[in-house]
Amino acid sequence: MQSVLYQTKENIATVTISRPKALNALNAEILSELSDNFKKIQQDKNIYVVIITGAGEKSFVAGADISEMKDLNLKQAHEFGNYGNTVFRSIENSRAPVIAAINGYTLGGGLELALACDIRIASEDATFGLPEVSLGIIPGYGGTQRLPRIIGISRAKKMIYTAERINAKRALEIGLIDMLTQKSDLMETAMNLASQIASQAPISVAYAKDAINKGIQTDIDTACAIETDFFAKCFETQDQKNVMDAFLKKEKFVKFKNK
Ligand code: DAK
Repeated sequence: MQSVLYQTKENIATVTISRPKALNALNAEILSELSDNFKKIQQDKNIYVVIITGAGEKSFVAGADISEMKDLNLKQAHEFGNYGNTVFRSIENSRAPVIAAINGYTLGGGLELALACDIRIASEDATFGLPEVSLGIIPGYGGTQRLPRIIGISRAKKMIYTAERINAKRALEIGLIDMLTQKSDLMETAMNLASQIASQAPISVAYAKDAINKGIQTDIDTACAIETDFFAKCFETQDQKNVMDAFLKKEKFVKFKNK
């Protein structure tokens, strides 16, 4: 039985973490399957957008699997963290933007997974938290690094130091999520957003993602130079020529070719 399900519809892939009995807690098997899926996505030029979600009614992901972590020694904890961080970086660096469609418990490694995605949509029942300090550890899959970059340093410190849980409304207020939906509308909202992104020039979207991700980590002069490089590379694509040509000829533009 696979723990990560993979489906495609047109140019959109949906990756579903499916271990509902343990509230989709991330074990080694799930990390490995996530890694395989994102390798496959990176090689498949027909995938323009990815949605990650959790199976079942109760959770997106209720954290890293505590039973697998409990007896780690220093060396094993290093390996465990390195592997998870490598998998999450492959999600963050995926050419195709990744949307997290979040319901229910989104704790620890589950929130860290959502933070590695480009955009977060949550349903009203979602609960967020990094409870690691209440378990005698700290976030180990990028939580101490991505959360402050997304919601600001002191808000992230408050969430991490207190292990507090926040609801979806509060998550929207502080910019932890980007959209809030009713539970029944979650996947449709995610799919609509994915379709809207998938209808743009795929190479432009991928370059924009890379420019943002690389630029945000550096000083503004280097960042603008990074943007200029990606901007210039757009003029080597057929899609840019075709769509601008169609615009100037007042023709209806049909579809981007991803070339
Ligand atoms: N790990 C393993 N099993 C889990 C789990 C988890 N994180 N969360 C839930 N489960 C399992 C429960 O053990 C239970 O299994 P059975 O007893 O039925 O066999 C089943 O899922 C249903 O859970 P509950 O019976 O507890 O369900 P409730 O509705 O009563 O409560 C809950 C739901 C989400 C409030 C509760 O399950 C809960 O508090 N779960 C733990 C949440 C949590 O603390 N998650 C954060 C884990 S820490 C690192 C790398 C990564 C990380 C850290 C370090 N290194 C580099 C070393 C990441 C750390 C974390 O994510």
